[in-house]
Amino acid sequence: MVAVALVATVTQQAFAHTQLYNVAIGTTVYDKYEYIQPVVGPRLSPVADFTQKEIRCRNTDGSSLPNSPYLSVKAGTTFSVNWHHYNASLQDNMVSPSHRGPCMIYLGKVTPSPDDIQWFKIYELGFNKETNLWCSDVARNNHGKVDVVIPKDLEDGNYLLRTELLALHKAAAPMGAQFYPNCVQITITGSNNKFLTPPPAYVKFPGEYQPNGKGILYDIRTDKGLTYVIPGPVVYPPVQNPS
Ligand SMILES: [Cu+2]
Repeated sequence: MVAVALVATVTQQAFAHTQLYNVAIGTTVYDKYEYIQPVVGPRLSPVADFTQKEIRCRNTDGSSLPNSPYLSVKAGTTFSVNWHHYNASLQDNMVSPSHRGPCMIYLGKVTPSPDDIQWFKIYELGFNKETNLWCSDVARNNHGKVDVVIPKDLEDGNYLLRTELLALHKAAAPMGAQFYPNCVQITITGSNNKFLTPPPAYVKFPGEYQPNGKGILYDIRTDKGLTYVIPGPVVYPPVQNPS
């Protein structure tokens, strides 16, 4: 009994935390960390203080690195992000099942100082009452892969595509929410070069996430997802009604 319990614990710890491992456009899968900004400190660990600059890209400030390339992406295409642990094998688990919560993807046009980046959200998935699954469950069941459509209605240019997993298992205590952001450097081409009305709801990082914020200070054990509200602004573009 003791041996079995020990093995189970070790396995869980091995897959605690997560990172963005690579990205893909259609069948083109890029190398591990290619176009993804480096992380300061332990690569898999959550952001230590989500009210500080580390919340941007899990590094010091989200500055583009000298000589660090941008991946060209056509507006309107489907962009895939892959969360893994150590490798992309089927045995590798994206994140421990104990780490449940929403996923979010943001875009921010690159500015000379990353402090000035205006971020807007292009994807979110929280809790589904019918399936009883969080985004972390859905993504893990999909081997860590989440797809997002790069909007047609924006401006061409260099962007940071900010992926984020939020694990809520300790979020009932202030500053207990575990954010796992990563930034991909992309150049968007072929857009309509104008935003829809209403335009994106821009936010700043740090700033948007507060210790007592909605969906951040949250007791997942008692609420079980039922009244959960995903943090951050509304998604752009707004979901189109089927015609
Ligand atoms: Cu963790």
